[in-house]
Amino acid sequence: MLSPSDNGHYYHLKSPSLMPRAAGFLWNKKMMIQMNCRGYAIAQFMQPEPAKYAYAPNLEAKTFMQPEQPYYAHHPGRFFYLKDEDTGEIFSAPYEPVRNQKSEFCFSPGKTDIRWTVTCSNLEINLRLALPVDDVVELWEVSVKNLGEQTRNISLYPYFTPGYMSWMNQSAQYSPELQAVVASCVTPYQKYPDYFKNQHFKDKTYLLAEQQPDAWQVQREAFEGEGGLHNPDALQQDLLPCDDSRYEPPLAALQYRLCLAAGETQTYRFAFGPAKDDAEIKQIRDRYLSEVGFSQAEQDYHSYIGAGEGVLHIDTPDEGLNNFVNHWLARQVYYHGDVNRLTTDPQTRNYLQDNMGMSYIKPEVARHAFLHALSQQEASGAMPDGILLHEDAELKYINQVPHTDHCVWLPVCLKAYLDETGDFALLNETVGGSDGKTMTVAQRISAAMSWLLQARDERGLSYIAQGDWCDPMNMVGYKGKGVSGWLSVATAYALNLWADICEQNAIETPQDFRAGADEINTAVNQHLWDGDWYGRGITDDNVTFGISKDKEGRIFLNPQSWAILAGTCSDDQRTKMIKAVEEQLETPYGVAMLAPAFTAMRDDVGRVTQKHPGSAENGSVYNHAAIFYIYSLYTIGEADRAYKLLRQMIPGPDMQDLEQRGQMPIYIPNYYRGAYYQYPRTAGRSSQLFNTGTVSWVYRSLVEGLFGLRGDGEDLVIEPNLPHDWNSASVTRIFRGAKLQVTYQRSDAEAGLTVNLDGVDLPSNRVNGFQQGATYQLTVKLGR
Ligand code: CEZ
Repeated sequence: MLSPSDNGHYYHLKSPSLMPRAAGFLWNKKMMIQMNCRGYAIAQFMQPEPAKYAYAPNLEAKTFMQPEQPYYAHHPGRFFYLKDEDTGEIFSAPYEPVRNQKSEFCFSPGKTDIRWTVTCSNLEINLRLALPVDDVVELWEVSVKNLGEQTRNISLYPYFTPGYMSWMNQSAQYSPELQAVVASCVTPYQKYPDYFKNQHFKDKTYLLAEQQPDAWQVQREAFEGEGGLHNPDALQQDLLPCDDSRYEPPLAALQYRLCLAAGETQTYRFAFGPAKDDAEIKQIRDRYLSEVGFSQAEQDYHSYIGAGEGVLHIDTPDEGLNNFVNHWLARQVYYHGDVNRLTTDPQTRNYLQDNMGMSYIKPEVARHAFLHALSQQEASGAMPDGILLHEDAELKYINQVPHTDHCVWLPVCLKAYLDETGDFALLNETVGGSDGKTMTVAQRISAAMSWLLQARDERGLSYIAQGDWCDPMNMVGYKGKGVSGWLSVATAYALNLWADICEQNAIETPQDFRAGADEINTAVNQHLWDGDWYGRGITDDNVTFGISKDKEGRIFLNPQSWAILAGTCSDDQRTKMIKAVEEQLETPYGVAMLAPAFTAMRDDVGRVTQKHPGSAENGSVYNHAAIFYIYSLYTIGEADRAYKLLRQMIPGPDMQDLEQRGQMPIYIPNYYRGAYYQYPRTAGRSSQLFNTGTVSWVYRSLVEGLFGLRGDGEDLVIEPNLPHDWNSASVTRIFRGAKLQVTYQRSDAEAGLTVNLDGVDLPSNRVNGFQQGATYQLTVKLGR
């Protein structure tokens, strides 16, 4: 039912109903499409704000990408109806809207395209969706093969949905010159300055056809008639009526009549996307709409994705882990760093963490991003809530709500970059800022650390304002007093990291940051240690929460993970915390971010408590929080526990787990439903949202933690944390331009860790002096 292709390029799903929301995604710098197995799609492009070209059938709110998107009959989709002209039988590929259950089905999302093979009544349909590198357009190739012995008379109807484009003006018609359906609209607005702003908008949606169709239809309601989407009236006629749409819901449907001899195949190509005018549509036609055009686009896209391969290739006893890491993980990390989740104002913490991941994929992009982020630092040293990526960009949605954690991510993410690249020169780069000052990177980060130190109350704990890492924890501190336990320990961690970096690079700091971290750790132990774990915070009204006396939200994961990182806890405290997490937060689908999930609003905590119990930040297995914990476990050598929890992030390997999650193991979603004890029926279900800060940390955890191949100053430090039941593993690790072929061997005879480089035993687990372009053999021997 579910398996990777032999070369790992695709993952196959052989049923449209086993996990109906399963989807793959493709992107380029200008657009993204999430294509589900049954033919529904969510696509957006940048102009420069995210916009659509295939809309829902009713007015859609503009918002960020949502988890657990519901699909419904008229959801925007890409469908191909087929009709046997002799028998009248109809079906559709990939599956919607006809839902013919007799068809054989294979959905194959791949790294560079998405394919389906559907077989129904002796006809085989192959669909392929690809994107080019530089344009906003979907390239569709469809072939129909007659598997039978008889000649078949068929009609093929590509059916694409521009949707409800605009309440001001929408229409559609067929253009014989372009050989395309062109739907047009005016993006609705009311303030006259928007007229001038919107002039460059791509307000047309086209479906271009390589071959001239026999007929077309552009009125959606008429196409459907009384039969409905799954048996539309249009298919009862010999030919579509070649109509037009005048402020009627537009549609792009074409008809091809074909006569296929036994064994014969016919191939068609289409392009679907937005354009400003006919000239742009013509350009797309000229560039792509041919066999040569498609294959050139395919080659270019291969190189584009190939440039994001990352620095790790693994061969371990865990096949599922190998497949995910070798084929899908770097791709998801690359997506984040390449397009910043298709926003023009990424949240500062997301921007920095996504670029932390880019340190392993395209470090020059990460470098530029750190400089760019710092150029928007405020005069106080604070970092803004979002980083503007475009001159017209504005802070939107959640970025209009003040959060206090953004400075923390500077040293945290920079540390990964420096370890990976050894680019210490970055610290002395000068950055002019929107604050009018020119300072070095190091000075700016010190200013950010000083800001964090002063943003604390009389107890020494960090103010939360209207949120920290947890966006919807918006009412703990809105009156100006509430503090965050997580942010306090995260601040201590950031201060320690920054103090280390400064010390190693002989950089003077304006304050003793290490002393600051100690002071915070003392305050946290005094005010937030609850006996077995740390509380999450103290509200405006001085109520400590996330503690044993709370019925809901009794324990939160983040304060524990970051207390480990910050060195807040003693060994004894740490043991207690880990036990408490195991007992109260671990589930078969990963470790939950809080428990028990809130079932009612707590208005001194905020809207996080109003989210459905077990979804998102209200007690799901929120993978971003889970990976912080896993990363912290690796820093203390908790190899088996870390691996177990890490493995739970990837759906599978057994069928029951895959079915429960409802997602293919080709990306890590932002969450799996939690509330395992409250709502076991839904626990484990994937959010299907592939935007998540998780993946950069997964990459980092593999490099530094599991395989223990971390850069440190000039050195490579070898400190693996293989699970104890792995007897061997091997890894290819690209490190600062050199290729390291690393073999791990575990044996009872071994006492500790020994490292052998090209046949010579090393005196310690540190080594340097690798040459760019050279290959090295590292053998790492481990004891039991
Ligand atoms: O957004 C993420 C943020 O992008 O939520 C994380 C946060 O650390 C990330 O920076 C945890 O709160 O506003 C909301 O309620 C949304 O649920 C966002 O919090 C959430 C979205 O699911 C987008 O992924």
